[in-house]
Amino acid sequence: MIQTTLPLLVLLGPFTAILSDVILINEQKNWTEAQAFCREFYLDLPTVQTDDDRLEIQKALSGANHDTWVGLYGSICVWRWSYQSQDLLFSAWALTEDPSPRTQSACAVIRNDGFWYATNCTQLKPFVCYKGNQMFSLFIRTNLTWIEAQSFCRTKYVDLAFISGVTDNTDVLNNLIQYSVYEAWIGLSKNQWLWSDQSSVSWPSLGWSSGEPNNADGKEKCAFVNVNGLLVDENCDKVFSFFCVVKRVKAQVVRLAVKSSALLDESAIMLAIEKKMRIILLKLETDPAFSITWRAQTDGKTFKPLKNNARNTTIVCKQDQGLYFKGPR
Ligand SMILES: [Ca+2]
Repeated sequence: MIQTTLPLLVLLGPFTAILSDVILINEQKNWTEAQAFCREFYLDLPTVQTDDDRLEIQKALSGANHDTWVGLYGSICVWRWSYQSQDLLFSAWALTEDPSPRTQSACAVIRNDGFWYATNCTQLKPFVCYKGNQMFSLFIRTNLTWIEAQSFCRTKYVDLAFISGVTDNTDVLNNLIQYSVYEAWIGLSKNQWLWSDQSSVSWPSLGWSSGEPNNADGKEKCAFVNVNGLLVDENCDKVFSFFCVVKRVKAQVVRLAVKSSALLDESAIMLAIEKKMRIILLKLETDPAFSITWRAQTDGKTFKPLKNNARNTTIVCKQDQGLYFKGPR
C-alpha cells in the first residue's frame, strides 16, 4: 500500500530565526536617555565589536555625518582587570574588605600580607606592571594614581598587574617583600567597559579611534562611534543621536511530502528528516545555533495522508517565497 503524507516543517527558534537590525535615531539625547529610549521602543543600544557590527553601523548611518551613541559604557559596579577588561576569576581580597559593588573605592592594591584591598583611585602609590607571560615589574621610585600607573604600564609594558592565580599573586608579593613596600596598585578596578546588552567585552576587537579611550577629565564613561565607525569615549551627559537594535523573528516554513510503502512511524520519519535538514542547514549557515520544530496540522497530527498519489517523489522540499533566516549575531 502506498501512503503519502503532507506535513509542515517549521524552522523557528529563539536564536537562529532572529535577524538583528540596527537603526539610527535622529534625536539628540544623552547616553542614559538614549539607552532608556532604545529599551522602551526597541531592544537596546547596539554592541559594536566585530567587523560585521561595524558594517551594520555604517549601513544604518547611511552617509549621515555625525557622532552617534552605541552601547559601550564604563561600569563602576563590577571589578575587572585592566588587562583586556578580563573578569575576576581568581581573587585574594582581605577578609576585612568588602569587594561588593557598593564599595565606593574603585581601585585595588596588593599589600605586603598578600591580600588585596579596595581603595581610592586618586591616592599616590607604588605600582606593579604586567609584562605579559606571568611576568611583573614593581615600580617604587615614583608614586602614581591608579589611572597614571595604568597609563605608564600600558605605554612601557602591557598593562597594570594582571593576577590570574596564586602563583602570580605570590610572585607579586615577593616583589613587595624584597623592596619592603607596604602596598602597590594592581590592575583591578571597578571602572571598566561593558556593553549595554550585557555582551562580554572583547577588548582586542574593540575598534577605538586613535588616542581613545583617553577618559578626558576622568569623566568619559560612555562611548560613541565617529563617522569612521570607530569608538570614542565621551562624557555621558553630552547629547548625540544614537543607534538602537531592532530584532525581528523570521521563520522559514518548509512543506514536504514523504512516500512510503508501509505505515509510517511518524517519530522515526521526523527524526530522519530533522537529521537531513540539519546537514543541509549547516552547509547553508555558518552558525549552527538554529532550531527546527514541527507544525501540527488542524487535527493535531504532523502528517496526514494525501487523498491521491499525485506526489510520488521520495522527499520534496519547497521553500516558501520571501522567507529567510539567519543565525544569531
Ligand atoms: Ca575621549
